[in-house]
Amino acid sequence: QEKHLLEDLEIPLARRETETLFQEQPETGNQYLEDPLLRSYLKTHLPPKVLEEVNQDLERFGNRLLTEITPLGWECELNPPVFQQYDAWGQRVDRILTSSAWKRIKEVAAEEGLIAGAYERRYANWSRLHQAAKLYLFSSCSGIFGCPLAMTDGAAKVIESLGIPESLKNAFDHLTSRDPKKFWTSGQWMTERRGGSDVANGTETVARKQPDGSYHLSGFKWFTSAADSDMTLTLARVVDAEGQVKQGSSGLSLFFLKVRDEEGKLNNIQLQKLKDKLGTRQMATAELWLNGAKAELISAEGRGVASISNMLTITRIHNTIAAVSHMRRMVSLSREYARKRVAFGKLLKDHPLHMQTIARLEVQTRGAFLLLMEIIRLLGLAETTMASKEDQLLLRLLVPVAKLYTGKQAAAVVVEGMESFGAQGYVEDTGLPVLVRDTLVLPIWEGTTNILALDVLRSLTKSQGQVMDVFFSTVQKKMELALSTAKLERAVKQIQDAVSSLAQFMQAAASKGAVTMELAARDFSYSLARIYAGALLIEHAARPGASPTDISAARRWCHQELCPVARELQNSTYEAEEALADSALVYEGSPARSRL
Ligand code: UCC
Repeated sequence: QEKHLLEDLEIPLARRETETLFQEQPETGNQYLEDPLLRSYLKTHLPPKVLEEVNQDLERFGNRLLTEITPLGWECELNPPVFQQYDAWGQRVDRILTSSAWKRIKEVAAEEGLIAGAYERRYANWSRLHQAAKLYLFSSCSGIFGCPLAMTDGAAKVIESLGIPESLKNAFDHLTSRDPKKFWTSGQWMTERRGGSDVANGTETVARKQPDGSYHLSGFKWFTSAADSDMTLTLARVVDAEGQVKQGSSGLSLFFLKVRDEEGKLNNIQLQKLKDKLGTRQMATAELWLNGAKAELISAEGRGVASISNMLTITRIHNTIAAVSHMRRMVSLSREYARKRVAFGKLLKDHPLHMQTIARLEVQTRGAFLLLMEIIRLLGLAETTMASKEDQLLLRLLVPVAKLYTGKQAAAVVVEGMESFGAQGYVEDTGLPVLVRDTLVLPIWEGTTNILALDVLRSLTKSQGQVMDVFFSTVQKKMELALSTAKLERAVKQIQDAVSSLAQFMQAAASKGAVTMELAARDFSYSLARIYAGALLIEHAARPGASPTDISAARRWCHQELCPVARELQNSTYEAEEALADSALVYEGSPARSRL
């Protein structure tokens, strides 16, 4: 070996670059063909005829991702959008200059029907599954174009749920078009200076009714993602005859507006600046002044939040798709690298501790994947009026659960995955830091973890606890299916124990005040996610034809603490005095301490 090394070093300078290959790079192939869980899930759930078509489409799409879309995604990273405020002659133009790759990905998204597929419903209730599988393959290698697609899907969903009124038909056709020349993307302008999370109290934008029935919106939208979109949905407060607006949630209404007119002139909108973000740099996120932007009121007055929640449901599902996609991509790259990198005399894949580390990431990814597919399955049923009341309740509960849990998982998985490359993982042009940066936004946008945990509680309150009845009975049914699989016995028992602990927690919490539930919201949501994903893994592992890895994934998932909320209740974590202790811990040494 030493001799070999010396020979290497003695290569003449001029030949070194060509002859000294330091490290073969990790390369992945067709990501559909290399994803046994995705394939086995589709095989299990889709009717044979649908499976045949979907399978063909995904294999073709997997190749297109490899040869065309992934390179475009990388180009988007290298050529982020630029803000041009004035033209050469001093005219204010407020243009967002995007790369040709970004524009091309928009065309590809239309050609592939990444939004259209969900609304054409060629495969009835399975259409959403087909769409989600494509987006899952697409999301982590397409220059974060999944973001405008999420909002486009959300906007189409809102319009569809309004019955596609005549005035919005044109917009709906554009949003759901397969024609690249016709396809529109939508924004979701919700965030203002005083309200990223507290939209109900922080929204300052006002809407003045015009004689023709339209509205002029004035206000400042502080964080508008994919600001190059063609249209948007946004919230504002309608000004009444006395010139007053109503504060709070019941003062908010939902509006539709086109960003530019037929000549390409901005709709009385000024761009203040583009945000300089940690990640998602491929995409323009802007601060926008609305100076009388012409808009159409599309909800009942004062029903803005309830109306836009249809959009939030969809964008939160897309967030979950992105989370699982980014986990899968990092694990795929990591396992390929382990086949090529030698350290301490052998390939990384032959180091048991290294394999254990990646296997743990794999188990997390699998649990998250099945959670995602479950909400997609339920969404498909709900959109084709095939969902029972129980299905609808479960969907309402699981969307925030899945969004908050997979966002956190994804952040942890990609950081651990990056470490598996050693220092190379920290080097920009490997593309790995992009993956990490773009993942770190997932717990933040579309509702932070705590906001989503409170949304989980909202679903309990609104259904008067019925969501939990459905949760318990669904998990129970899945366990019954697995009872005859001996290798899953322990995992089933672990889920059943966790369900009992959760039920005990619910009982104990019912006799305490609302503060207990609020303090428990995060741990409670994590418990729901872990138990439900565990049940799904067990169900998948108990089906005929399951593989040994299906079984070991289910077993390993269930080894983790499945019901942290029960333990923390035992620890009195949700008692009022513990909340005081939280503040004391946080503010010790801070000048604010004396004012507590
Ligand atoms: O725009 C953003 C970035 C875009 C990028 C998209 C990328 C997507 C992923 C891409 C992947 C690559 S970020 C901005 C996101 N902002 C948020 O998510 C807002 C977070 N804050 C909340 O979610 C809050 O909880 C609010 C705004 C919903 C709270 O508002 P309120 O008004 O205080 O809440 P209320 O009073 O509880 O609810 C008002 C109504 C109720 O209906 P009714 O009156 O019929 O009972 C609620 O039941 O809204 C209903 N509602 C819901 N319905 C509230 N939340 C929901 C829900 N989640 N589902 C159904």
